[in-house]
Order: sequence, then structure tokens, then C-alpha cells
Amino acid sequence: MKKVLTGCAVAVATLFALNASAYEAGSAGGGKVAGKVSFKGAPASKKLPITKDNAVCGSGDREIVEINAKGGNLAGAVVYVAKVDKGKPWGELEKPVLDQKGCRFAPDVMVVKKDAELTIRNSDPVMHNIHTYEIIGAVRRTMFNVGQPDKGDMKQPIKMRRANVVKIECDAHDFMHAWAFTADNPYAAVTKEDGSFSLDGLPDGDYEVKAWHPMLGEKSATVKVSGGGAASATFEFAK
Ligand SMILES: [Cu+2]
Repeated sequence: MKKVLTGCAVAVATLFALNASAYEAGSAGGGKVAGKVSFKGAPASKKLPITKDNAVCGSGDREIVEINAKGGNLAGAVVYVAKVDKGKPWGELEKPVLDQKGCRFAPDVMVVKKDAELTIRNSDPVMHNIHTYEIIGAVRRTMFNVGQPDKGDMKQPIKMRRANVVKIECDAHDFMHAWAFTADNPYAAVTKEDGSFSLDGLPDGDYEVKAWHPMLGEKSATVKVSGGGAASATFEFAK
């Protein structure tokens, strides 16, 4: 009994510690951070053979794009504000949807609110088996591993222990791959085809802004948002 109580006390203390630093969703600020993520080097992809369910998944090889860069612009990076105490509501990040269609995850890079429920959609008449891993440094920890034999939606919580990065795979089709970044606040977005991003509704303040890419790591910049204006940030990756 004593042991159980000690465990509870630690859990409660941890909960308070987490709450103390939690983001408070309220009203949006008037400022924003916008800019571009660029990449110096060659785009990269790998090809994996499509070995089953060919009528739905296609035939030949599936191209997995690892570095999606055109004209030096990097798409598929996540730009986020490292720490914000309060600001705009969570919006779409609170109700993320991951589709499986033609045996592809869509989107292949997504931002979700940390601890949000992920809607996992099977749009295919074949079974998928979503398997998620929390990426903690060089370690990957299974979060959930669930078969989805029928078309339709199911929900699973994104419960992170320590990290912000989730690798998503399908155990039925080893050529299906995607990534999720779990955000501590709603100021996070995936860069578009032209490498651009815009994080709006930001209150005035000094911020650290980071750009993360599954293959290229992370870069950091500092910005100042004042008078509800726009600050700019640029990031350059190279390989
Ligand atoms: Cu699958």
C-alpha cells in the first residue's frame, strides 16, 4: 500500500509539473512569423517494391520521397515556435486526420497537438495495420499497433512520453511511411512546396523558432514579434 501511495504522489507531482508549463489556448495575438526553409543539395528518395494488394496499391516500386526539394526550397519540414505560454486556439491540430488511400499515408508529414486523438481513415478495400513509434533519439518505442481491416475511421491517442517525433508505418504494407510532429502549442506548420511557412495569431514577444526535418535534423532561429507585426525567419539545411 505504501508503495502504491508513493507512486500516486509521484504521478500527481508530475502532473502538476506538466500543467505548470502547459500551453493555454485563449485568443490569438496579432503578430506572425513567416519565412522559408531552403535546402542545398540533391533531393533524395528511395524505391520500395509493392509486393501485395496490387489492385489497390499499384504495381512496381513505390517512391518514398525523403527530401522533397525543388529549386532549393524544402517542402515537408515542420516549423514551430519552441515555447509560447498562451495564444490562439488549437484549431485543426486538435483534430488531425491521417488517411490511407491507394496504400499511401496522406499527408506524409503532419503536425498534431501533443496528446490529441488521431483519426485514422482507411479509404481502401484492403486491410491496413498502422504502427506508430515515438522516436526518442536512436530508440523507437511502439505507441500503438492496430489492424484496420475495413474502410472507415478509427481513433487512437497520440501519447508521447518524451519526444516530439512519431514515425508511422503500416505492418501490412512495408512501403507505407509517414511522419508526425507533436506540437506543444498551435504555432507549428509543415512547409509548402515552395518551402514557405506562416505561423499567425502570435502574441508579441521574443521567440525561438525551430525547423525540423525527418532526415535533416533541426535548426533554430530567434525572432522578435512586436506591435502585432510580422517577423521573418529563414532556415537552410544542407546535405
Ligand atoms: Cu497498409
